[in-house]
Amino acid sequence: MSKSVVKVYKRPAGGWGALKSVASQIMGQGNPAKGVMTLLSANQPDGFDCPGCAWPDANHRSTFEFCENGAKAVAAESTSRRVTNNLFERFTVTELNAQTDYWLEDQGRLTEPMRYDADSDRYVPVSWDAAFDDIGAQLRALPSPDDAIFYTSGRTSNEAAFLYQLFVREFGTNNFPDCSNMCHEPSGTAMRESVGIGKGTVTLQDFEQTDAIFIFGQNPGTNHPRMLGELRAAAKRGAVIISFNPLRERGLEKFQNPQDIREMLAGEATDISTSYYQLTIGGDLAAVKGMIKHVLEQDALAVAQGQASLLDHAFIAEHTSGFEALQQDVAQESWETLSAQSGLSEAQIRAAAASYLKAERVIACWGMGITQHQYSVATIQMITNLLLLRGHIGRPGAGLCPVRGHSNVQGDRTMGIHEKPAPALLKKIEQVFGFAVPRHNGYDTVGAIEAMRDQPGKVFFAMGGNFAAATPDTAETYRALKNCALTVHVTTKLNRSHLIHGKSAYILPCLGRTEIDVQESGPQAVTVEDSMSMVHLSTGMNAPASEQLLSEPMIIARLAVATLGERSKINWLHMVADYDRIRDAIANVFEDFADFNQRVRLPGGFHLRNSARLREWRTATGKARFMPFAIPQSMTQKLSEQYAENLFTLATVRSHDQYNTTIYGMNDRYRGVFGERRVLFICADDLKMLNMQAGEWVDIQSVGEDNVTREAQRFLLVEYAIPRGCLAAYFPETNGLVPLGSFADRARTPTSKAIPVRLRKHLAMKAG
Ligand SMILES: Nc1nc2c(c(=O)[nH]1)N[C@H]1C(S)=C(S)[C@@H](COP(=O)(O)OP(=O)(O)OC[C@H]3O[C@@H](n4cnc5c(=O)[nH]c(N)nc54)[C@H](O)[C@@H]3O)O[C@H]1N2
Ligand SMILES: Nc1nc2c(c(=O)[nH]1)N[C@H]1C(S)=C(S)[C@@H](COP(=O)(O)OP(=O)(O)OC[C@H]3O[C@@H](n4cnc5c(=O)[nH]c(N)nc54)[C@H](O)[C@@H]3O)O[C@H]1N2
Ligand SMILES: [Mo]
Repeated sequence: MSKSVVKVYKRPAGGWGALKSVASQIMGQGNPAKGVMTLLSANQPDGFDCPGCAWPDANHRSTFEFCENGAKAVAAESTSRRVTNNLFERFTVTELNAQTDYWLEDQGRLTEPMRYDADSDRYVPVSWDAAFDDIGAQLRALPSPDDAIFYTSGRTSNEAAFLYQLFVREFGTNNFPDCSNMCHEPSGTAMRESVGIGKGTVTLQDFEQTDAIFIFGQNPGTNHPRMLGELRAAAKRGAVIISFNPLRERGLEKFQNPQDIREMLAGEATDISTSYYQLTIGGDLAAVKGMIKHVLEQDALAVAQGQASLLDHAFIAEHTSGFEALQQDVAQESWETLSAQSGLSEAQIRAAAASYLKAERVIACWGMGITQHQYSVATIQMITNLLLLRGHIGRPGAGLCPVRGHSNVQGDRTMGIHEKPAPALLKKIEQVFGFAVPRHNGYDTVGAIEAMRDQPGKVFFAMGGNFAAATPDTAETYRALKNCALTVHVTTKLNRSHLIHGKSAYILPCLGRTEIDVQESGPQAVTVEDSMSMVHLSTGMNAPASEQLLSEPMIIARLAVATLGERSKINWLHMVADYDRIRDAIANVFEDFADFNQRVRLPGGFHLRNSARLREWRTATGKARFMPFAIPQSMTQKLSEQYAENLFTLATVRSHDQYNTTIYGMNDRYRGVFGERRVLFICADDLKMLNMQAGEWVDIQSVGEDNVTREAQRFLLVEYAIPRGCLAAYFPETNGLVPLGSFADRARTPTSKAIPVRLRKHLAMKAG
């Protein structure tokens, strides 16, 4: 039976397979006509922003500015299925907990607020008034505001995020763990230090002008399908695309554009990557440092031969600091270490660097394959070093491009969702609103789990997301959540986090992005910021899934009134009656949002000023900083120990049929896996070494430094093109293997892409 799970996928990414998948998603959600109409409005000037990913849309140029996985996200939200009290009458919470994540999601949209009733172990309906009164009373009763924790997932609009941070800060805490903490946190940390701003410096226009795109640790065919459009256009123009990824990913190899009728009918496809480097997991730091070594060596050679320098010395002199320190650092690193650590040969690294040297304009993109590692901050700074050598920041066709995940995760940070807020922001909030804000830092995601686990009685409030499933060390996270006095989830659908609850618990159902949001002044629009700092409007067009749903801004406003009462300096209900008022408040706090309401109504919205793009360096040295980083000795040791002890490194990745913890289906088409999610990708040589075969079932044990045994059972071995010593499996099934204490230096992002593990044969349980 296991053999049929795996099929070799030879077709390009996109193509008819993508169209077929869109059609079946729409049909599967029960209302085809509505599904199609909804899709046609995604990413249109007067439509809604696709809740799929943060890749920008090219000024809404095509009627079909949606993609297969965007279609899944949209279809999932506009499903005709509903969760009513019926479901909760049929199942206790304990029984619901026995269901899969897929089943929970598949029940459809939540329709009314629910309260957990401990006597019957069921969720029961509750009125909005009663829910807000009780939550407000419990928040007020806490010994300190810091005993409450306010999580945010990145779908939350700018307006909701702004109100949320305002309420929470007036309440008195900076406890803002968010999905960024598990995602691009290291990008922000690294870039703020190196170039003075934690955001990408490119726009879509740069993709039209670039000569070379380097893609590190990203799988756009699945996670940012619209990016393949830009890559295809670049490839067709003759730009080179260089991919670094331990796994062979179909979307980085070949793409057939489902929106190009001619290409589809002719059966043509575009080659995406010019070169594909299958480095070892965690090998990017060494690979990029090796590229820098080659560049510096070639430059020295050229200069010695009386030729022009290969570096942009004018840029280095005027705009950077720390060049000599980087030179020394790189000179001290041996090719032997760089090659062993990256899993690439010296020749391969030199070849990649030669492509860099040939290009006039270079863009570097990266995703979770870079950020979810211990040395992620250093790796991103090494990528930045590489670009700085030839002045590839702040000119057309060149720059840094961290590719964000959630559709408004970047905007949420811009709006102040941050556990370590900048003092200037706090000061400004005080000035504009006239209340004193807490100055001390709050908990990030890892810190929040530790705090809830170690100190019973906290309140955990989530604006979206699925904290229980998305976080590391599942057992610890469950303990933490169950330790709470109160857990509250603002959500569209049922998920695991609602079932792993505190002593009391609420589910507060909200409008989704595709839905019409009517407030006192009429229908409202919200705004979002994409991965390239474009801010634009998003207007829902479907009737709400239920009459009882409230918008996220309204939920925050009513919670603020219920919690703060007379003591609040803000007229919450007035503000939320017309979202233009929220945007005016945003404009009062953030200079870059001046005339927000006017500018965001221009077609396509507006671009937020990016200082690094303008070569204005808001760093400690006032310059773009070269940041040296010696490959840690421990890393070199680890690798050799690893081979001696049959230790593998496991990366947890997304399948094609999931959106983070939301599982749409059981297939991973481009990797050739069908009908099964508990799979473990491994190479042929390692199978041989283990004396195991594809199709066998194994248990995965993680080997944490804390001596705690963490195990995930029953995974099907699938032979895959992946380097020796490296494994991959899907998240969230493997989150229990990530030790809570294993995170990125300085950014504290869980190391979900590098878990040391051992395998053993799964002993089948007896039937019955
Ligand atoms: N359809 C869909 N779209 C999504 C999402 C989704 O789940 N589904 N999630 C959204 C979110 S929140 C995010 S953050 C993004 C995530 O988008 P991606 O960053 O593409 O996410 P992943 O699938 O986690 O991993 C990316 C790649 O990293 C590679 N990789 C693993 N380890 C290493 C390594 O050490 N080095 C290198 N170079 N590569 C490595 C994996 O093989 C994989 O191809 O997508 C967003 N868009
Ligand atoms: N092992 C491992 N763990 C990881 C990762 C990994 O690669 N490996 N990736 C990490 C990353 S990059 C991220 S971003 C996090 C994601 O962490 P989260 O953002 O917490 O998780 P999601 O699965 O995106 O959240 C899905 C839920 O959001 C709710 N939702 C959907 N739309 C809306 C809406 O419009 N409003 C509200 N209020 N709720 C809504 C639904 O209830 C849905 O179940 O996971 C992280 N965890
Ligand atoms: Mo993410």
